[in-house]
Amino acid sequence: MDTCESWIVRRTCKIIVLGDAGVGKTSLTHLYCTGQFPEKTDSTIGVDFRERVVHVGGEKIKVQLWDTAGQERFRKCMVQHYYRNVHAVVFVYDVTNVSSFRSLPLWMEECQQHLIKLDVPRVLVANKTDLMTKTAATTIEQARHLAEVHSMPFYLYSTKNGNREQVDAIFNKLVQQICRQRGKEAEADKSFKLTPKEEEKKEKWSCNC
Ligand SMILES: Nc1nc2c(ncn2[C@@H]2O[C@H](COP(=O)(O)OP(=O)(O)OP(=O)(O)O)[C@@H](O)[C@H]2O)c(=O)[nH]1
Ligand SMILES: [Mg+2]
Repeated sequence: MDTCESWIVRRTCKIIVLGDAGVGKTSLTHLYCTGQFPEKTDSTIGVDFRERVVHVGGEKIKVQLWDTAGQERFRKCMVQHYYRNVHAVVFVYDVTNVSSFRSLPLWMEECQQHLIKLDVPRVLVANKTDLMTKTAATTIEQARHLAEVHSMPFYLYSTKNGNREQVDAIFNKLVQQICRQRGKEAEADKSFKLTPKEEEKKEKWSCNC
């Protein structure tokens, strides 16, 4: 992947980032899009958008990240918009905050309630690994198991100490997966298209009433 600006952007991937307040969603998306860990962040209200253009298989893809609010009162009015035409989901929890781990099934449930299909790629990020404790290690094992059960890649990450390559790997692999999936769907679509002869037959037999 590289970022040659002269190519035409043909596709946009919408990725939503979900998780409790303070787990590091804004920091993570900021790092991926700018290469910098933000010195200071405020609680996200509603949603913040961040974008980055990457190349996958010779195609220029716009990665549009929806950095959602973790606090219920800041997300209420936006929830419907988060889930419209989503291509992938990133769940984040904070390894030092057990309750953010316990909330993960609720975030998954919210996805289900908003009809996010099971084949929509998703990943789980255990953030703030620079602040490891014994309790954190226990939740990590549980989180790894949760990810396995839901067939999600699992990443241990410190947005604060992590390098750009690691954060790129998390998001770019997801984008590649989306592209592969969409490629297959396009192929399947083609195979269902009628040949000209079949179209003709269909016209003859169609009823105008
Ligand atoms: N030590 C450490 N701190 C981090 C890390 N990632 C984020 N933080 C800090 O955690 C705090 C909250 O980070 P945000 O990125 O604002 O969290 P958020 O999930 O966007 O929070 P909401 O917008 O309220 O939902 C900030 O003070 C960040 O600097 C990390 O990997 N390690
Ligand atoms: Mg935020």
